[in-house]
Amino acid sequence: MIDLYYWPTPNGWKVSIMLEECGLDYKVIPVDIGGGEQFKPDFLRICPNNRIPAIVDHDPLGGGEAISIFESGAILEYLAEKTGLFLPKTLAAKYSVLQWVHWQMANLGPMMGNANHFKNYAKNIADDPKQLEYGVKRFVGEVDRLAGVMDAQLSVNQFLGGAEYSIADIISWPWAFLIGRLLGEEILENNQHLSRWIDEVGARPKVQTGRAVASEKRDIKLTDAQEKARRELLFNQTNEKVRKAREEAARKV
Ligand SMILES: N[C@@H](CCC(=O)N[C@@H](CS)C(=O)NCC(=O)O)C(=O)O
Repeated sequence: MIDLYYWPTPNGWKVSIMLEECGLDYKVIPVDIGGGEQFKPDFLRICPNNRIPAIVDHDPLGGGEAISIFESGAILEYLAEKTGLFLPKTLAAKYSVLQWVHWQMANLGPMMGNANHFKNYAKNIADDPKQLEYGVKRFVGEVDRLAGVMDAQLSVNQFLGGAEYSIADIISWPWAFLIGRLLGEEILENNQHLSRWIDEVGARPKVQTGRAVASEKRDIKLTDAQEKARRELLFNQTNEKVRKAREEAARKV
């Protein structure tokens, strides 16, 4: 059995979709990141970076003690290795997939996260909207460029890693399908191959079940005070603020 430390966000969906696609048994352990549960010592011992997703596999590949993994890219590589699914075995095909997995982790995810932050969240935080202009320009520009990178790849390949559906698609889709919402629908009109792939991957039944895991938690309406506390927790993290929880986690080892 695999414990999935999870909240219904793009990075969480990568792993719930992979677990569904692989047909693995898993138990969802919700980590309410707006409520600060990512700072609990028990969770920090699994993920010292206080971010979901993370997994604990009680029946790991090769037997032995339970293994815990954080960072969605490492989790998807592990699950692909465990099941022999969605990562080709031959050298060239394997690295054709892995280069896109690492591309997603270093590019699409962080740039879309920052674009969303400056465009949508930060306006409730910044004293002066002018402070946000450069951030919006920089990160929206990057997401636009990255859409073009995917579009070019998908103009000659059915999937991101090549001819086969793989962890490159599973890791990229949960961010990519939100591009239209973030930048406006014309981005998809201008990148038809990307648009085709978003629809094709999104139509897979297991992608839909994976994305629906604990989706009811997204519908919870917060009061203004709760929303303010959530912003403070998520967007005002410093070494000093997290230090106490980290030290407590280390003491319990
Ligand atoms: N690179 C990490 C990113 C994980 C991440 O940013 N998770 C967000 C939710 S989508 C989170 O847990 N945020 C909690 C926080 O900022 O304290 C991964 O891909 O696993």
